[in-house]
Amino acid sequence: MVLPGVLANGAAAADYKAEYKLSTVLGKPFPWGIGGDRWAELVKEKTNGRINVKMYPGSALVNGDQTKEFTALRQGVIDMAVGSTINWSPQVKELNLFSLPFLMPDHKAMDALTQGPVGKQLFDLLATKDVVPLAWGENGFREISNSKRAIRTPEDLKGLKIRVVGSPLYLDTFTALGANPTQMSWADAQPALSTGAVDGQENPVGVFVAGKLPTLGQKHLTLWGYVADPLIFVVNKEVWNGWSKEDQEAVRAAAVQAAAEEVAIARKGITAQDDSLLKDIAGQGVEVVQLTPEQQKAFQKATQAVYDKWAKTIGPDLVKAAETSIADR
Ligand code: X2X
Repeated sequence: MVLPGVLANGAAAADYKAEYKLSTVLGKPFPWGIGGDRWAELVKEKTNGRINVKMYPGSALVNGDQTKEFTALRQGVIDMAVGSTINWSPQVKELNLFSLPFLMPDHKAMDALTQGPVGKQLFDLLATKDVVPLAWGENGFREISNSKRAIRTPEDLKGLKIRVVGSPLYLDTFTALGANPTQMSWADAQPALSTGAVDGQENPVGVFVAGKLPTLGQKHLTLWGYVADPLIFVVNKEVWNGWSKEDQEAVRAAAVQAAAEEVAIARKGITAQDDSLLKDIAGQGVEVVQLTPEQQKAFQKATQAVYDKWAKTIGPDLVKAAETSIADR
């Protein structure tokens, strides 16, 4: 018997698929799509073409319904994915961790989680759910925008219709802030913003720019850094087990490299040292508000009960470990 793992010279097994389907929500030119595309390119390169990956952006493999991505991945409808923790959190409740309001104050805090014991614990958990997690990427800190007015206090959010992603935690957060949240996919969000069916949304600055949200009437952007979503590079376990050891390691190395490059792209232009993206937005007539620490505190206070409620769902020990990693960063 010849096991796939011991094929001579890593030659492609006869049962390798002609194409492996890689799911993402956002395609190029979003950092997320650039990262997915880069992973596919590096896999081809590092396996000498034995593994051929095609990216399907726009959550196309789940008809645009991004919160079904993880289920489809487990079922093998999707072979590989670069997915947001938000979109998988309806199935993996622990991934709501990153959506706890004001848990992570900065990029270093995010790194302390994804690159530390918390990240390892979450990868171990995912490994029990029919997927092989390989690397952490980043969508980013999600900033709030709307078409009506500048947001500086929770009061300013009162009554605004805000599109949120499909984790119920977000409904709780925006309800606590007095807004009127409504769940919809990214595919539905853009038309809803352009017709005014919703007033606002929250997404990383890089998504705000690449998605051309200023042209959809989003003229007020507040940098409040309330949550950030990492991305996870994964392969369906059965697909993974069908590859030779050599090819598995090539796919892993490709994911690690593509993820590191993607994180750097996702953080470009939104820091104190390089605020080029923020300048670009202001140049498009968008009013950009950066909250002071005191202003931010008011939002944190208003959402503390949501944090406490969801910490129980996520698991108090995991949340405690996250808080410790962040404090020690
Ligand atoms: O739908 C969103 O807001 C997006 C693109 O950021 C995610 O998929 C989480």
